[in-house]
Amino acid sequence: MVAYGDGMTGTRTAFRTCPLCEAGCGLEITLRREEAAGSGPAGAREVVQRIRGDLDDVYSKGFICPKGSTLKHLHEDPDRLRRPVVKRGGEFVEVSWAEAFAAVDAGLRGVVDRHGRDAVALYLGNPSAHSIGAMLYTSGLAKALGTTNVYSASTVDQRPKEVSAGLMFGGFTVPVPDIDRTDFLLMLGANPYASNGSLATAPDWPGRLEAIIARGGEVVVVDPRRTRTAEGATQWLAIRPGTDAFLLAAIVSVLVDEGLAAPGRLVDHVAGYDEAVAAVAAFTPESVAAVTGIDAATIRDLARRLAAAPTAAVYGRMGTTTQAFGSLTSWLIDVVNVVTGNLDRPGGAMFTKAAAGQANTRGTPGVGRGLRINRRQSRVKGLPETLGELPVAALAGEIETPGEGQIRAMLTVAGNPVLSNPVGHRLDRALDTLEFMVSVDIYVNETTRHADVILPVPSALQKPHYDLALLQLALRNVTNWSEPILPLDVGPDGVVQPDEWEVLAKLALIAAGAGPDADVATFDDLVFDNLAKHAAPEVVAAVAAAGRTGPARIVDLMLRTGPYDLTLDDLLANPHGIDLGALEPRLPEVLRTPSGKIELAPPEILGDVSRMHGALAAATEAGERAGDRPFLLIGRRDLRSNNSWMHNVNVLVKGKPRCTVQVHPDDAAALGLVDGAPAVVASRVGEVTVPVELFEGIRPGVVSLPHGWGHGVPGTQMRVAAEHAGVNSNVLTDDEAVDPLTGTSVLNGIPVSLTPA
Ligand SMILES: Nc1nc2c(c(=O)[nH]1)N[C@H]1C(S)=C(S)[C@@H](COP(=O)(O)OP(=O)(O)OC[C@H]3O[C@@H](n4cnc5c(=O)[nH]c(N)nc54)[C@H](O)[C@@H]3O)O[C@H]1N2
Ligand SMILES: Nc1nc2c(c(=O)[nH]1)N[C@H]1C(S)=C(S)[C@@H](COP(=O)(O)OP(=O)(O)OC[C@H]3O[C@@H](n4cnc5c(=O)[nH]c(N)nc54)[C@H](O)[C@@H]3O)O[C@H]1N2
Ligand code: SF4
Ligand SMILES: [Mo]
Repeated sequence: MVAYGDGMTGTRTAFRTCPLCEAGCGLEITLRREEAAGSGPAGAREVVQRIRGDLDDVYSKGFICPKGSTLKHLHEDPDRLRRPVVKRGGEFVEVSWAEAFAAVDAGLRGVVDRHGRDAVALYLGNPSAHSIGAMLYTSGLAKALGTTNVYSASTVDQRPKEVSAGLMFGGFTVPVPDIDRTDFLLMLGANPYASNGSLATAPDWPGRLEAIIARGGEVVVVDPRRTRTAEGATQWLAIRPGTDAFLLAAIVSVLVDEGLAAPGRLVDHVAGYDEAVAAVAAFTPESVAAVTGIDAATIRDLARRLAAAPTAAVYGRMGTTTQAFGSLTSWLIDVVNVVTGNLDRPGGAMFTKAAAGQANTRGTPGVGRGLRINRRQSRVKGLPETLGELPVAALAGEIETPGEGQIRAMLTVAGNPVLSNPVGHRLDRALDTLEFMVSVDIYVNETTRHADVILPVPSALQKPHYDLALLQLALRNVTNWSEPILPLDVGPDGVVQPDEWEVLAKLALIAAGAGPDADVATFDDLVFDNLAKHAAPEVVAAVAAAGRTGPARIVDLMLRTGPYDLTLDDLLANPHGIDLGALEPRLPEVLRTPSGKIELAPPEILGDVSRMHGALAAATEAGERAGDRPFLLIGRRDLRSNNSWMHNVNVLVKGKPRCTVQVHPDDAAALGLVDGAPAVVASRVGEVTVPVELFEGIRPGVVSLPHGWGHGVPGTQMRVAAEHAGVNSNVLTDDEAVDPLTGTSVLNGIPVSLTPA
């Protein structure tokens, strides 16, 4: 920790990584000592004076977005829970930690005794991927619960990419676009100007994209909406939602047809090359022009430029995964990267080599177990298991549908499924019918209002941080540990609040039947020993000698057993992070497939290509716009928002309302819709009434509504968010519409109707 730099003003500066999105920016936080009446052991406490970008951060070099500095607001938000609450007579009341855990023990035990272990469901939300406590302890929690009902936000997000890449490369091995060195970036369904990048960890994506163009390269953005990212690109292709697989298949067919395929050294590392290209050969630019809305000449030209570029990378995100052909699209992105010879070379799509916790740096280099999916199915809808989880599209039905295995209790960790999952309104009602619900969360929001017990975790400034998952997807090899900056709260009973990992460890112990008084150290040891059994005894001894517990001990072990032989002490000595260099080629060592090859034609994925043929035929028959729901709904993200949970920060939500339905002026004119006036947007499963925003940058026939809104419902305690309520776009998301291989929900390309309200 950094000591007080200035005894005169009583301020000190500390550094940490921002945990709010995937960019992982370094923050410089100035703290001021304040005399506080009777609080804290020393009678003084520290408050955050200022947060700005850390100029010395090895990766972000001072970059920060408007959300970064709001860690102060989040920490100080009076609506943020600091003490556990339990529901009594319909109202939440603060209780001691001991009482809260006792209530959880009684509630969970009751449900398990009555209905068995599968009656308890676990849902893990997005911030759990940004929390070192959740990253390390929730899999043990899931095991302790012993339930098959494990869900996460991944099946409304990146699961198709994880699965396609897992089938191709084995394990969690997702290529990332080497944008700092590429000559040509083809980017589909991503808006890093708003999102700051995803599945490709890098601060200042906008600056990095501008640098591609500044050095004479090309950035091609494929998106039905002219986003800020599309505006900055050298070319924007306004594709029809859900049709990227056809575009990519046509690119492959041109590359092969015109003799432009040049896999080069990849040939030695690929199995199934011929099958893969043959599977999509029929999708010529001419045959897909109508369905994609991109003319054949443009597709041909794009394929040729891609092939001609000295280096090129194809990259896709939300718009490519949360759509009807999510797995196929994700696969085709890497097929194009292979066929053009750009996989695993500088300027192409590369593999990160992370300092800690990366499966593809462990075990035998170059071979492994690959990935198996669909090992079981959800009870009601028969949706496939992937990576040990069931799709959230199954969740509402699993709670609503009586019978053996019905969900009767729910444990949510860092999630707001009522606003983020399909049929949010049905889920909202279903949660109300549960016998018991526990939420590990910091707010009483649309989801947690249904809980019987809410267990709050410390604010980001009070927790250590290590981006275990996201650093495995970084565009440079970097590593950075953040110490807590502010102390944990002390309750009126003198009890120090538990850290997030301790809350989760306690829940695991309760789930395992050890009772509410069990010592979290026993679970911590279990998690640690589980990892330590693969490590050399002298390494384990060295970690033990450091005397740490919790995430710090585990990360120390992971670093020492990782590819750079680092220790946590090394990271503590480098609060601005350690740069381990640019990405380097990793084939074939990175692979973990049984064959030791890239499986370019996984049977699971090839089996789905027939669906593309069917869709093409149907689209040709139906024409572009037909039926009762002639519009296709897509989502959008805003730089000043973050899924559903940062709308209680006034500096972010103030200004003009963000929750509007964007409509092309021609469509609006035809329907009699006026800018600012309400419209009813209706899908097969629900409807919302929301103000219209005319936007000529959206493809006609497509409308856009952001997710994460719909606040201000009774029982929530988020005063600022309630004033900027908006509507829940996932009332429109159909739980029947999924990518079949992964069960991932179709969030982009939902058929809707639009009428003046
Ligand atoms: N229609 C539509 N739906 C979408 C999307 C879309 O693009 N369109 N995007 C999807 C995507 S990509 C995602 S990731 C999901 C997100 O879906 P969820 O993860 O279900 O929802 P979030 O809005 O991220 O909610 C995060 C919750 O965690 C709490 N929280 C914040 N910080 C912490 C913490 O440190 N610890 C704990 N324990 N809790 C914390 C917040 O109070 C909030 O309740 O939404 C998905 N839903
Ligand atoms: N400010 C902010 N940052 C965030 C978040 C946030 O909510 N706000 N959320 C974080 C999370 S959880 C995630 S997962 C990432 C997501 O990061 P991104 O994927 O970069 O973000 P999105 O804005 O969802 O971008 C998806 C784009 O796909 C387009 N699109 C929709 N349908 C299609 C289609 O069929 N084909 C194509 N080609 N494009 C389509 C949309 O118009 C949109 O521009 O962002 C993260 N960062
Ligand atoms: S881009 Fe913004 S929210 Fe994301 S890590 Fe950086 S400062 Fe935090
Ligand atoms: Mo996400």
